[in-house]
Amino acid sequence: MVMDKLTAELYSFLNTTGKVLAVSHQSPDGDAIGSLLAFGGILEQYEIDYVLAIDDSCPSKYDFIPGYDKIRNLKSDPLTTIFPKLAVLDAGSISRIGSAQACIDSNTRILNIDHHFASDFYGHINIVDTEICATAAIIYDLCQKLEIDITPQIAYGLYVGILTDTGRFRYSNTSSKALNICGSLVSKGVNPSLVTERLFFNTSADALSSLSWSLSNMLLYCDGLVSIISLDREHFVKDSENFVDFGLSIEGVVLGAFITEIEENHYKISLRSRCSIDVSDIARRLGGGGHQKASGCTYKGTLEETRARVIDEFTLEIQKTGLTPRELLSQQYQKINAVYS
Ligand SMILES: [Mn+2]
Repeated sequence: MVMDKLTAELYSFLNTTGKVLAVSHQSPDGDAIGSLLAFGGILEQYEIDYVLAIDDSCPSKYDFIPGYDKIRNLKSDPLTTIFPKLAVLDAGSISRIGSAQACIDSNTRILNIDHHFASDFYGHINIVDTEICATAAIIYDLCQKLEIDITPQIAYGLYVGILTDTGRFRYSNTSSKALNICGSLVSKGVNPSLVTERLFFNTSADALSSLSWSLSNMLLYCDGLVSIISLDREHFVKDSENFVDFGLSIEGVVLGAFITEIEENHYKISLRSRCSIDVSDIARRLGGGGHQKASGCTYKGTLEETRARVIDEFTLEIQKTGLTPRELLSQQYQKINAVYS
């Protein structure tokens, strides 16, 4: 086995004695869950004693991934013991692992495998690649270097991580490498049709009626460049985070907002861009934050006031670009960038 320095460090991490706690970030997405399960598959082949945990519940739509039941939810089943080794997958900062931080002390050796742009290198070993589409893709490379047998748990974990972090092969991080890895995972037995069905075409009836209610309240502004949808408390469902994408997917729309009622006269605003406009500037002005293409904040006022404020902010940003609607529109398909959460 020929190994580069980082892989050699990982190899020694795997070969030294001591139980491993492997974790990923709170509010876990497909890459967090998939990478964790794939890493668990590696630990199994090294016959290491380990625990897989997340300080949160894992959405049940991922329950088809082999090994899903092995992930311990620290919210309902906390851990208080100190582990000699901690592996953190897909978390740009250690604070994102939540209560799992209680399981480390100054003697714990920390391994950090991640791809977040703002990764802060908190590990003793940091296998961080900010250019790569998903943490799962880093783990795939490590499996190759360590000559790991790609079991169904590893294959499905990695495939789910890459599929979800590329927005179903939609974002600009959808590289030939991402597709090649997924191709090889399919040849190892992953059923791509099953994965897509389970993750994206298995919505609850409640979520779909909630979506339908919010879309029926959709309004278009700024010559059709802006769409705003909203949801009140009565029609709220937990899986509504992706509703904003439906407003943004309309032909000609480059900026989208999704306004959700938290309590009376208090709203959560999700902002999305598929042009050069940086919506994190708007979110920050309103006391929130986020990324260039996806950000969020809250606002106190009536729905009408909240909506008016969003329209004002969008209008201002459109004017600041000095571009015509046609010019903004031409950016639409070049700017669908990945957002790592
Ligand atoms: Mn990720």
